[in-house]
Amino acid sequence: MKKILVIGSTGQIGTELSMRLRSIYGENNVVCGYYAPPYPEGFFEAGPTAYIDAQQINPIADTVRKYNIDTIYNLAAILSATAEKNPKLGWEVGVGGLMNCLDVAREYKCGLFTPSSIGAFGPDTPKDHTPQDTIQRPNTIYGITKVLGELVSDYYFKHWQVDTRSVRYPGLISNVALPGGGTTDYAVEIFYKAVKGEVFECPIQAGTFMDMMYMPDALDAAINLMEANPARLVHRNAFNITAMSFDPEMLYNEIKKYYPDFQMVYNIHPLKQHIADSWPNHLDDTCAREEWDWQSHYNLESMTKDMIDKLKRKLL
Ligand code: NAD
Ligand code: AKB
Repeated sequence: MKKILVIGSTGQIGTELSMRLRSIYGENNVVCGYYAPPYPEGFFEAGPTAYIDAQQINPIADTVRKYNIDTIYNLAAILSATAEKNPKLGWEVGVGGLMNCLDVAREYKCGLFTPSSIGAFGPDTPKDHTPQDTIQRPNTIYGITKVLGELVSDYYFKHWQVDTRSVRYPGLISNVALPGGGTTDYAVEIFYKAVKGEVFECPIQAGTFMDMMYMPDALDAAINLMEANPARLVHRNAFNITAMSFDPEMLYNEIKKYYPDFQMVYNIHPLKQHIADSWPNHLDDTCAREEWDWQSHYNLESMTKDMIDKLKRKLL
């Protein structure tokens, strides 16, 4: 049975990934690293936990030793829009935290999953059918940390056989924990407003397409990649994956099928728009499909239906 440490386990992905990992590998075999509130309800009772600041190597190494950890999911990061306001912090958590995880993984022979992002691409990248291997010249600190993370993770694999694996996540849509300060957060926030019967102020212009994915598919991607046969992996850090691509109008029109009176007005957030404009419209995820059988299950229609069903139960 695997022994897993999730760093940054209380964020948008970590909250649900930890629950999923515990349901597969057993609650006592997944240690949830926490750093700052809010903590999910029942967090400290659900299984082992450890305070971990990814910027400090000792707590990571101590936890790995204490629990005989063999796999680390490193989710600590400062997301794109927030990192642009505090680039030094974005760098220290994104790069410093990853370097600590890599060194611990090397010493204790752990597998390491650290997500990359569509933010690893930039304005010079081909926007449509963005290839797996292409130009990566991002113009955000977040993107720079992601490109560096991909390269240094491949370096640790090639030089020291550290089993590093990663995906370039699109914007993730979910209904458990709120997103943590990214450019794609609007695609979650719009659902909360629709279900509560409030007007949504959209920070991203009509016509701005970005890749998106529903959380259940994102969890499958992380776990299936970490379970994949290493002999089949030509790439490692990081695989393009996607599930859908839409602009705010497409999402709004889909939600209006359930809430015909729902109103959206545009109040463009210049920073988020600038970042969104630099990201691809739609990735080509052929390599992930070929090398570890990646496939998504939710499209815009099925994701919207499920989001509304779940949020109605949560909010009303
Ligand atoms: P989030 O902001 O919701 O959660 C990040 C977590 O990291 C939080 O629990 C926070 O407390 C923790 N953290 C912050 N500083 C820390 C530190 N110094 N030490 C330890 N923990 C610290 O982010 P998320 O959406 O869950 O993203 C997880 C990973 O996935 C990140 O690498 C992110 O870049 C990547 N990603 C997310 C998305 C998305 O849409 N959510 C898309 C692409 C990539
Ligand atoms: C963000 O918008 O910063 C994240 C991401 C796509 O990496 N959601």
